[in-house]
Amino acid sequence: MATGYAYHEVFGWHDTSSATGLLPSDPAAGLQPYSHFEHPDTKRRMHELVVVSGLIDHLVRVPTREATDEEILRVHSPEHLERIRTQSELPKGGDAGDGISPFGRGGLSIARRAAGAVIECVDAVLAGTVADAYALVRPPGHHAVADSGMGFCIFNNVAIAVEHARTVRGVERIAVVDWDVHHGNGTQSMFYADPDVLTVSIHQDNVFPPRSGAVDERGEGAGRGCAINIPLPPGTGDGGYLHAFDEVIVPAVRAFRPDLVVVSSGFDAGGMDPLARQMVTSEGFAAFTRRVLDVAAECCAGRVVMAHEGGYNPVFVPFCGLAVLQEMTGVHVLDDPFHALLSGMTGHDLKPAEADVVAEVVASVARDAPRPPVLST
Ligand code: 9RB
Ligand code: ZN
Repeated sequence: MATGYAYHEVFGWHDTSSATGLLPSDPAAGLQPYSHFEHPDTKRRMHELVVVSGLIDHLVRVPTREATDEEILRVHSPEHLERIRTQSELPKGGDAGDGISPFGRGGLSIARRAAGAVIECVDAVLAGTVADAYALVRPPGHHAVADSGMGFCIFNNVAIAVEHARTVRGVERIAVVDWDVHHGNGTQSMFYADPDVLTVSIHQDNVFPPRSGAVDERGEGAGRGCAINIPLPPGTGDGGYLHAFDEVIVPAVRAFRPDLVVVSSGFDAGGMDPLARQMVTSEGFAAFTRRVLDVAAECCAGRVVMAHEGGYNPVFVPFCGLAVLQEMTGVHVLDDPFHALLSGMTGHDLKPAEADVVAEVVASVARDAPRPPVLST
């Protein structure tokens, strides 16, 4: 069965305005105006590579739509939605909440569509129209918390789609795997006490949000054990990441036995990203994909929905995204021309400091395992 793919041109119209990377421009401070890191090109170029490479012919387009108030309010406060609505009507738009997440006039409807695209991918997978699906969306979502946007995110696209799957489609258990290089704090916070949603975030230690995503953040109450964090040291490459997948992520998802797997797919752990210091190659991202697809095949008939998050190198991200989509479709159309350059560097093999972090997480999960499903007799 085919792989679904959702993208809409309006995602390129989400306007993060002029900035100096992630700081507001300020000539007096020497901050020469440039673009925001979260600018349209990276994702637009990924989409264009999907089309120009011909991979689009092997994907089933999933139409997007705007998420409704009701869908957004399952995870966000009415105050947050109202603030976004009000600012979206201003001539110059506003900010999602933390001062570094700007959006232009009309940004509400684009943010609604990003969440709606992930919802539609979930519905396509659950309906069996496609085996799995990838939503290439902007703005991203995984930092957004109930009452605020954060870290370039307005609404938590993945959390909204998870709640849709549960409340509307009756899906009981969902595993969220977040391989964006930043901690998936927003998604984690929304399901922190929920035993039916496993959140696993693998990220570079202490990048964003600051001091978030430590090994000891393991969920609370009935959800104790259902949050897992793997904060890897800077410089981690495919070896360290795949060790974490094999020792922690895959066993945890397998033990949890989800009915659906949702991936927060960022490419900012890539070896050429300006916002982090990891070394993952496009083959690494394909290998993450293979592992997620395989464990989902064991647990839930391969039902996987991926939602795009970060990734800020406009020339490299398209090849990482293509590698993931090639793995999903099983169709290889193009090699990554950057692969030789990146793989020629040292640092890809598992290093002792990385193995130590993974061992610490393994020990933590052994003490507090996610609750396995109650099997009906
Ligand atoms: C600033 C701070 C950030 C904010 C967001 C990201 C990446 C988000 C992403 C990275 C660094 C802090 C400007 C903290 O890609 N998520 O997936 N930095 N934010 N303090 N200041 C002044
Ligand atoms: Zn990120």
